[in-house]
This record gives sequence, C-alpha cells and structure tokens, in this order.
Amino acid sequence: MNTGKQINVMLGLFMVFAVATLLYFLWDTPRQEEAIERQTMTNSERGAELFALNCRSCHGITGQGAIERGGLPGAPLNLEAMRESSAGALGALQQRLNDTITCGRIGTVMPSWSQDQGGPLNFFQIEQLVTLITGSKPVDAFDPSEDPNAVSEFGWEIVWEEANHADEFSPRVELDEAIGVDATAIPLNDVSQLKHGDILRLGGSAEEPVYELVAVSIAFDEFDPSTELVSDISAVDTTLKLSDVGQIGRGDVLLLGSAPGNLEFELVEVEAIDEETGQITVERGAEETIVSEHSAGTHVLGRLGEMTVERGAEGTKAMEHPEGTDVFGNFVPPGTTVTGDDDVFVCGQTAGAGGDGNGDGDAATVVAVAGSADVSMGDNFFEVDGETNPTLEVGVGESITFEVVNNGVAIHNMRIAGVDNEYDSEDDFVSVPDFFAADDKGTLTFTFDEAGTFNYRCDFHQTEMLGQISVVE
Ligand code: HEC
Ligand SMILES: [Cu+2]
Repeated sequence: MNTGKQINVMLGLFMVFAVATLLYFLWDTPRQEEAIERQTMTNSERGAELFALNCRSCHGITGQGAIERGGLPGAPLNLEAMRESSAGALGALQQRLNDTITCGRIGTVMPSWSQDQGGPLNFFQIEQLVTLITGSKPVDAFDPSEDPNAVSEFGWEIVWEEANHADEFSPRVELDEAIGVDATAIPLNDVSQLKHGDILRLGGSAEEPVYELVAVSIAFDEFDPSTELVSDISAVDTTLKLSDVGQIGRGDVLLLGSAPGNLEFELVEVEAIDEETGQITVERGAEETIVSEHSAGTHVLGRLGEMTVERGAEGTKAMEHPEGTDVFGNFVPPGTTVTGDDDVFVCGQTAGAGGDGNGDGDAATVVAVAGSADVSMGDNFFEVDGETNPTLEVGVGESITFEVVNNGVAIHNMRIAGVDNEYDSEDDFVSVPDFFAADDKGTLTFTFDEAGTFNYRCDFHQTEMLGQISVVE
C-alpha cells in the first residue's frame, strides 16, 4: 500500500468514527430522558402500592379525601393543584408533602410514617409517595416531569387496581340483579363469606371511580318451639345442652343471650349435633364475638339467613347499580388517634393554631352579620371583615347568605354544623359548590331558628379553618 492510500483509509475511518459519535449523541439524549421518565413512572407505581395499603383508609381510594366521601379525614391529594410544573413551586410543595408524611401533622389524625419516627416507611418509600402525588421525583424538583399529570394519573389508577385486588372476595361476589336506590335486600351470587356488621363496597374502579358502601345486617330469630340452654355454661365449655336440637344443623351460627343489637350476645358455630342427648358441640365466640358465661334458660336464636343492608353507609350516597357490579369487603375505617395528643411532638412540629388561628389561644373576635357577608378562604383560614376565623354573630330566624370566595391555592369549603352541632349530619349547612378550587366563588345560605353557638369549619382543614356562629335573640 502506498502512503496516499493509507491516508485515504485513515481519513475514511475517521469520518466513520465522527459520524458514529454524532449519531450516538443524538440517539442517547432522548434515551436518557426516556429512562428518567420511566423511572418516575415506576416510582409513581410503587407509591401507589404503598398508598393503597397505608393511606386510603383516610385519604380515600381516589386520594381525594372528603371530596370522595364525607367523613374521610385525609386531605385531598389527587388534585391537579398538587402537580406543579414550575421548579420553584414544585420544590416547596414536595418539601411540605415530604415533611407531612415523615412527621405527620400535629393536632390531626395524620400519623408520622417515617421509620425515624416509629413509622413503617423508609426514605425511598416516602419519595415514591411524593412522586405519586406530584408527578415528579423529589430529587428532580429542579427538573419537573415533562407531564406530571400523566405520571400521577397513572399512579392513581394503580391505587384502584391494588385496592380492588386487596378487597375482592374469593370466590368473587357480584350483584345478581340490578338494584335501585331504595333496595335494602341486595341479591348476591354468594353470601357465604358475609357476616353481620360487615361493610361492603359496591362498585368502584379506575374507569368508574364512584362507589357506595352498605352495612350488612343478618337477621336472627326465635326458633319455634323456642330453644334455650338447659344448663349453665362457662366461657370454655364447647358442649351445650339445649331444650331442642331438632331445628339445628351442622354449620349453623347460633346466637346465645340477649337480642341482637345488644352487644352482649355471643355467636357460636355448630360443629356436631347429638340428637339423642340433645347436645351440640360448638366453636365459641364465632365471628369475633366475645365469649362469656351463660346461664340455664338463656335463649338460643338461629340465623334466618336473611340479609338486609343499610344503603349509603359511611358518608356515601345510595345509587343504582347494574347487574354484575363487583362487591368488595375489607373495609377499613379511618383511624382516630390524634398525632401529638400524647404530648410527643414528633419531628419538632408544633400544634396547629386552632382558636382564632393566630395561635395566642385568645377567644376569636366577634363579627356581627346581618343579611349577607363576604367570606374569604385563604391557606388555611377564613377571613371576614379582616378577622381570621371570627365568631360570626347572626340573629335567630334570619336568613343569612355568605358570599364565599377561595383566595388561596389549596382546596377549601365551608360547613356549618346544624342545630345538632354535629358535622356530617343531615342538618348541616354546606357551601355550594361542595369544594372550591383556587379563585372559585360560591354561597352558603342558612337560617337558625334557635339561639345558641354552632361550629363551622372547612372540611379539608378541620384543625386550622374553624370557628363559631353565635345565634342571638
Ligand atoms: C388516620 C388517617 C390518615 C392516614 C392513614 C393518612 N393520612 Fe395523610 N392526612 C390525614 C389528615 C387528617 C391530614 C391533614 C388534613 C389537615 O391539614 O387538616 C393529612 C394530610 C396529609 C398530607 C398533607 C397534604 C397537604 O396539602 O399539606 C399528605 C401529603 C398526606 N396526608 C399523605 C398521606 C400518606 C402518603 C399517607 C399514607 C402513607 C397518609 N397520608 C395516611 C389523615 C391520614
Ligand atoms: Cu380549607
């Protein structure tokens, strides 16, 4: 080979190398971005699994707290407002969410979750939860996801899948026929897995995120002729002598003692019957009832098997359901332990302000209202006439309208406990709409026909946004 040819070959090789490098660079940058986006999705998915397991009892399966159903104490987390795409705002938001999950929120039932604070979650798991809520990874707070909504929405769908998986019966239970809003007998393909007092969920999925909860009651009735214990039994006896065993079968659940509704009854499950001696062998304290002593003459009631339900239980609304609607069990009520009530203020947090909101513990300022008043909602306080969370004084029998506006960025609403002064009961006065996004306006109209002091609050910030209505003659 002569030198000219060698140079040509070298030049050729060099060109190939240069082009390859350029191509690799062009190809690698989007690939890296894709990898980051994929990782964010994975984190959101992990966060969703944790959420379904630990958080939905208070924040709901949709993650929307009281927007999902009245009585859920958790703040709404599945909101577009939680998916900031500007780096500065995202960093501050993620910090707040991270701190709250780590430490809990003093004065509310939000517990502390981090292992440092005695909770079950590690640092990475808390980041995964923050990714689910904000749609961006906390470490990337200065580089928000391309599409935070897509990341979060993907995660919230997985919460539904995980929740339904955890709550489904095996074998699967579904409605045999469509039911209307008034039906109290609900036709199911299988009732063998249900017991008295269960709370069932009818429907609910990522595609159709509404559901109804119903409370099951299963009737017990006197046998005919009536049956009773012939001799006393202690808490450990498993052989019972009855006045008549003719109406009893193996596997029956019997009720010993007072009438249902009275909590002092015990359920027993029949394992064997001896017709000759009139004795039955039972499993004591069936269905988690409390085992106790019973004396001769105690009535024995048999289960009729007829199942009725209370519709629209636990803050849900009764609605129509088509045939084939999935029925789920495993209802977990929200916890009630208030963080910081044991005077252990985790992570150095201090209690929410309460009272008039300025934390000095003084009584709230009184603002007299006749006819109507402008009520401003901020993050997180009410303001009327420049006063924070004031006591609003109104006249007996007077119709009052609050013109309510959300001047904050968080979601708010206003609810007045009615004459019974209990929240989430029929006589509450609630703002229209039920919840206000930033800048939303609405009204709350009410009349009290008797004098007294009644509480008001925001359902989403129950410990910070609260005050009283003083009704005077
Ligand atoms: C026992 C009920 C309960 C459970 C369980 C619970 N929370 Fe909460 N959570 C609350 C309450 C109550 C608040 C505070 C509402 C308020 O500020 O008034 C709250 C607030 C929050 C906030 C703050 C929202 C904001 O805008 O500042 C986040 C984030 C949060 N919870 C995440 C979680 C996560 C994640 C889990 C599961 C690991 C969880 N919570 C489990 C009750 C609960
Ligand atoms: Cu609020």
